[in-house]
Amino acid sequence: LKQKGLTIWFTGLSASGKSTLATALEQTLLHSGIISYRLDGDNIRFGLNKNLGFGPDDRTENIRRISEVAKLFADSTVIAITAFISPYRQDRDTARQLHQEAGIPFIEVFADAPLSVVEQRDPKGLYKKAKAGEIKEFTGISAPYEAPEKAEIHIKTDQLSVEEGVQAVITYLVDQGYI
Ligand code: GGZ
Repeated sequence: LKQKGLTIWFTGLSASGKSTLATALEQTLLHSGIISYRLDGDNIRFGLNKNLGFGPDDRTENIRRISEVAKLFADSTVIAITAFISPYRQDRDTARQLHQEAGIPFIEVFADAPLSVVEQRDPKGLYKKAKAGEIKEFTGISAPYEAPEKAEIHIKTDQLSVEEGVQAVITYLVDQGYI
Protein backbone atom coordinates (compact mmCIF):
# COMPACT_ATOMS: atom_id res chain seq x y z
CA LEU A 1 0.00 0.00 0.00
CA LYS A 2 1.98 2.93 -1.29
CA GLN A 3 -0.88 5.22 -2.15
CA LYS A 4 -0.98 8.53 -0.35
CA GLY A 5 -4.24 10.38 -0.07
CA LEU A 6 -5.02 13.84 -1.31
CA THR A 7 -8.04 15.94 -2.16
CA ILE A 8 -8.87 17.21 -5.63
CA TRP A 9 -11.32 20.07 -5.18
CA PHE A 10 -13.36 21.09 -8.23
CA THR A 11 -15.06 24.47 -8.13
CA GLY A 12 -17.17 26.22 -10.75
CA LEU A 13 -20.65 27.31 -11.75
CA SER A 14 -23.57 24.93 -12.13
CA ALA A 15 -23.15 23.17 -15.52
CA SER A 16 -19.49 24.19 -15.74
CA GLY A 17 -18.46 20.54 -16.06
CA LYS A 18 -17.28 19.77 -12.50
CA SER A 19 -19.17 16.51 -12.11
CA THR A 20 -18.38 15.37 -15.64
CA LEU A 21 -14.67 15.96 -15.10
CA ALA A 22 -14.74 14.44 -11.62
CA THR A 23 -16.47 11.28 -12.89
CA ALA A 24 -14.10 10.92 -15.85
CA LEU A 25 -11.11 11.51 -13.58
CA GLU A 26 -12.34 8.82 -11.20
CA GLN A 27 -12.60 6.37 -14.12
CA THR A 28 -9.16 7.23 -15.46
CA LEU A 29 -7.56 6.77 -12.05
CA LEU A 30 -9.39 3.47 -11.58
CA HIS A 31 -8.01 2.18 -14.90
CA SER A 32 -4.54 2.73 -13.41
CA GLY A 33 -5.52 0.90 -10.24
CA ILE A 34 -5.81 4.07 -8.16
CA ILE A 35 -8.74 4.21 -5.79
CA SER A 36 -10.61 7.49 -5.49
CA TYR A 37 -13.90 8.52 -3.98
CA ARG A 38 -16.08 11.21 -5.48
CA LEU A 39 -18.18 13.47 -3.29
CA ASP A 40 -20.91 15.36 -5.12
CA GLY A 41 -24.41 16.66 -4.68
CA ASP A 42 -25.95 13.23 -5.20
CA ASN A 43 -24.19 11.57 -2.27
CA ILE A 44 -23.80 14.58 0.02
CA ARG A 45 -26.67 17.03 -0.46
CA PHE A 46 -29.20 14.17 -0.27
CA GLY A 47 -27.53 12.60 2.75
CA LEU A 48 -25.15 14.18 5.24
CA ASN A 49 -26.16 17.69 4.17
CA LYS A 50 -29.85 17.24 3.42
CA ASN A 51 -30.70 19.80 6.08
CA LEU A 52 -28.82 22.53 4.19
CA GLY A 53 -30.11 24.94 1.56
CA PHE A 54 -28.46 27.55 -0.65
CA GLY A 55 -28.28 30.66 1.50
CA PRO A 56 -24.75 31.92 2.26
CA ASP A 57 -24.54 30.33 5.74
CA ASP A 58 -25.80 26.96 4.51
CA ARG A 59 -23.38 26.95 1.58
CA THR A 60 -20.52 27.68 3.98
CA GLU A 61 -21.63 24.83 6.25
CA ASN A 62 -22.05 22.56 3.21
CA ILE A 63 -18.46 23.20 2.17
CA ARG A 64 -17.14 22.93 5.73
CA ARG A 65 -18.63 19.45 6.17
CA ILE A 66 -17.50 18.34 2.71
CA SER A 67 -13.95 19.47 3.40
CA GLU A 68 -13.90 17.51 6.66
CA VAL A 69 -15.20 14.38 4.91
CA ALA A 70 -12.75 14.77 2.02
CA LYS A 71 -9.94 15.11 4.54
CA LEU A 72 -10.99 11.86 6.22
CA PHE A 73 -11.07 9.98 2.91
CA ALA A 74 -7.66 11.36 1.98
CA ASP A 75 -6.35 10.49 5.42
CA SER A 76 -7.39 6.89 4.71
CA THR A 77 -5.08 6.99 1.60
CA VAL A 78 -7.89 7.45 -0.89
CA ILE A 79 -7.93 10.26 -3.45
CA ALA A 80 -10.96 12.36 -2.54
CA ILE A 81 -12.56 14.17 -5.47
CA THR A 82 -15.14 16.83 -4.66
CA ALA A 83 -17.49 18.50 -7.15
CA PHE A 84 -19.39 21.39 -5.58
CA ILE A 85 -19.89 24.95 -6.72
CA SER A 86 -18.12 26.15 -3.54
CA PRO A 87 -18.69 29.77 -4.57
CA TYR A 88 -16.90 31.50 -1.71
CA ARG A 89 -13.12 31.95 -1.83
CA GLN A 90 -12.96 32.06 1.94
CA ASP A 91 -14.67 28.67 2.27
CA ARG A 92 -12.30 27.07 -0.25
CA ASP A 93 -9.34 28.60 1.55
CA THR A 94 -10.62 27.21 4.86
CA ALA A 95 -10.86 23.76 3.22
CA ARG A 96 -7.31 24.17 1.95
CA GLN A 97 -6.06 25.19 5.38
CA LEU A 98 -7.74 22.20 7.03
CA HIS A 99 -5.86 19.91 4.65
CA GLN A 100 -2.56 21.77 5.04
CA GLU A 101 -2.75 21.41 8.80
CA ALA A 102 -3.14 17.64 8.34
CA GLY A 103 -0.30 17.46 5.80
CA ILE A 104 -2.67 16.37 3.05
CA PRO A 105 -2.27 17.88 -0.43
CA PHE A 106 -5.20 20.01 -1.59
CA ILE A 107 -5.52 20.64 -5.30
CA GLU A 108 -8.03 23.25 -6.37
CA VAL A 109 -9.33 22.78 -9.91
CA PHE A 110 -11.29 25.61 -11.52
CA ALA A 111 -13.87 24.25 -13.98
CA ASP A 112 -14.18 27.50 -15.86
CA ALA A 113 -16.89 28.25 -18.39
CA PRO A 114 -18.33 31.71 -19.01
CA LEU A 115 -21.80 32.39 -17.64
CA SER A 116 -23.08 32.80 -21.22
CA VAL A 117 -21.96 29.25 -21.99
CA VAL A 118 -23.42 27.56 -18.89
CA GLU A 119 -26.67 29.46 -19.46
CA GLN A 120 -26.72 28.01 -22.97
CA ARG A 121 -26.02 24.50 -21.70
CA ASP A 122 -28.59 24.74 -18.91
CA PRO A 123 -29.05 20.92 -18.76
CA LYS A 124 -31.66 21.05 -16.01
CA GLY A 125 -33.32 24.33 -16.96
CA LEU A 126 -32.17 25.88 -13.68
CA TYR A 127 -30.71 29.07 -15.20
CA LYS A 128 -33.98 29.67 -17.00
CA LYS A 129 -35.89 29.22 -13.74
CA ALA A 130 -33.45 31.41 -11.84
CA LYS A 131 -33.80 34.20 -14.39
CA ALA A 132 -37.57 33.91 -14.14
CA GLY A 133 -37.23 34.32 -10.37
CA GLU A 134 -38.44 30.78 -9.70
CA ILE A 135 -35.20 29.82 -7.93
CA LYS A 136 -33.83 32.32 -5.47
CA GLU A 137 -30.12 32.90 -4.77
CA PHE A 138 -28.97 30.99 -7.82
CA THR A 139 -25.20 31.09 -8.33
CA GLY A 140 -24.21 33.34 -11.23
CA ILE A 141 -27.68 34.86 -11.52
CA SER A 142 -28.73 36.05 -8.08
CA ALA A 143 -25.92 34.77 -5.87
CA PRO A 144 -22.16 35.32 -6.22
CA TYR A 145 -19.45 33.07 -7.62
CA GLU A 146 -15.96 34.09 -6.55
CA ALA A 147 -13.58 32.68 -9.14
CA PRO A 148 -10.31 31.19 -7.85
CA GLU A 149 -7.21 33.36 -8.05
CA LYS A 150 -4.70 30.64 -7.20
CA ALA A 151 -6.18 27.35 -8.36
CA GLU A 152 -3.54 24.71 -9.01
CA ILE A 153 -5.33 23.78 -12.23
CA HIS A 154 -7.48 25.97 -14.48
CA ILE A 155 -9.60 24.12 -17.01
CA LYS A 156 -11.53 26.14 -19.58
CA THR A 157 -14.28 23.61 -20.13
CA ASP A 158 -15.68 25.43 -23.17
CA GLN A 159 -12.33 25.07 -24.94
CA LEU A 160 -11.14 21.60 -23.91
CA SER A 161 -12.65 18.15 -24.28
CA VAL A 162 -13.42 16.15 -21.14
CA GLU A 163 -10.41 13.93 -21.96
CA GLU A 164 -8.12 16.97 -22.25
CA GLY A 165 -9.41 18.34 -18.96
CA VAL A 166 -8.81 15.03 -17.18
CA GLN A 167 -5.36 14.86 -18.75
CA ALA A 168 -4.51 18.28 -17.29
CA VAL A 169 -5.26 16.93 -13.82
CA ILE A 170 -3.37 13.66 -14.40
CA THR A 171 -0.34 15.56 -15.71
CA TYR A 172 -0.37 17.76 -12.61
CA LEU A 173 -0.57 14.73 -10.30
CA VAL A 174 2.31 13.01 -12.09
CA ASP A 175 4.44 16.18 -12.18
CA GLN A 176 3.96 16.63 -8.44
CA GLY A 177 4.84 12.99 -7.81
CA TYR A 178 1.44 12.26 -6.28
CA ILE A 179 0.73 9.31 -8.59
C1 GGZ B 1 -26.89 27.02 -7.10
C2 GGZ B 1 -28.40 25.28 -6.95
C3 GGZ B 1 -29.30 26.15 -6.32
C4 GGZ B 1 -28.93 27.49 -6.10
C5 GGZ B 1 -30.24 24.20 -6.46
N1 GGZ B 1 -27.70 27.88 -6.51
O1 GGZ B 1 -26.51 21.93 -11.68
P1 GGZ B 1 -26.81 21.23 -10.43
O2 GGZ B 1 -28.09 21.84 -9.72
O3 GGZ B 1 -26.85 19.76 -10.39
O4 GGZ B 1 -25.76 21.77 -9.41
C6 GGZ B 1 -26.29 22.77 -8.54
C7 GGZ B 1 -26.25 22.23 -7.15
C8 GGZ B 1 -25.25 23.08 -6.33
O5 GGZ B 1 -25.03 22.49 -5.09
P2 GGZ B 1 -23.60 22.66 -4.38
O6 GGZ B 1 -23.66 21.86 -3.11
O7 GGZ B 1 -22.52 22.33 -5.33
O8 GGZ B 1 -23.58 24.23 -4.08
S1 GGZ B 1 -22.65 25.02 -3.05
O9 GGZ B 1 -21.26 24.52 -3.22
O10 GGZ B 1 -22.78 26.45 -3.43
O11 GGZ B 1 -23.14 24.78 -1.69
C9 GGZ B 1 -27.77 22.92 -8.88
C10 GGZ B 1 -28.48 22.80 -7.56
O12 GGZ B 1 -27.53 22.32 -6.59
N2 GGZ B 1 -29.00 24.07 -7.03
N3 GGZ B 1 -30.44 25.45 -6.02
N4 GGZ B 1 -29.75 28.37 -5.50
N5 GGZ B 1 -27.19 25.73 -7.36
